[in-house]
Amino acid sequence: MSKKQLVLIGGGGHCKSVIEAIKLDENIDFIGIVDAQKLDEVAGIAYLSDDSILPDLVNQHYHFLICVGNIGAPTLRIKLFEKIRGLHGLFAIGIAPNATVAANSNIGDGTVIMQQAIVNSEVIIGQNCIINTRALIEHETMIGDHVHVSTGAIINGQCHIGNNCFIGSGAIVGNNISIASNTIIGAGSIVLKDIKEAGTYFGHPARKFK
Ligand code: JB3
Repeated sequence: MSKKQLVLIGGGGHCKSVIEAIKLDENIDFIGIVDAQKLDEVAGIAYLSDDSILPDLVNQHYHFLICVGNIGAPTLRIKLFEKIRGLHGLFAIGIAPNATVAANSNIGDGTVIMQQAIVNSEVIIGQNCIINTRALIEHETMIGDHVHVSTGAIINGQCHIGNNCFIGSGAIVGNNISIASNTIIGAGSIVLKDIKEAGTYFGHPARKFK
């Protein structure tokens, strides 16, 4: 199998974690990083240019991963994802070699599964998601597009997490729970009832904050 030549969009903290997560994947060759501000290099990977270089990189058939993170709404991640898609660019799927991803799960383009995350049987994850370090996604859960399940969060079995949600670090979502698109769950919160109305929820049990 030929190696996937990978361009990372955004060279900040999340990008550093992504590089650390996937650098041991023998099927990846890092081409470089595109960032709005000029950088020297990031974790040993060269800085290429700002976004004006994207059409050229797409023409070279490189694969892309959006590496700006989000705490809350994924506005910038969506904007950059749509920009690449508008240019008909190819997206990679990044999976840390030390993550555990069930063979019968389905992972969307542009999604990254970070170190020691677990994605269990028959899980479906959409496009441009972050399943962050040590997150656990249990059996038959469905996760929409542009969702960030942050570090150490637990989504139990048969849940449905809508598009653009942010599930904070260490949050727990009980079995068979649905969470409306565009919802933010604060770090450490516990969600034991469906969330039908988008908003920001905190606490145990999680209550609407705004
Ligand atoms: O929670 C964890 C473990 N990590 C957080 C992550 C999920 O989100 C982390 O702590 C940060 O809060 C955040 O990481 P991120 O997005 O890497 O943040 P920061 O370190 O601020 O880096 C953002 C990078 O995106 C900066 O280098 C910006 O210059 C760059 N950027 C901003 N707008 C852009 C654009 N790059 C490109 N190519 N195009 C843009 O429009």
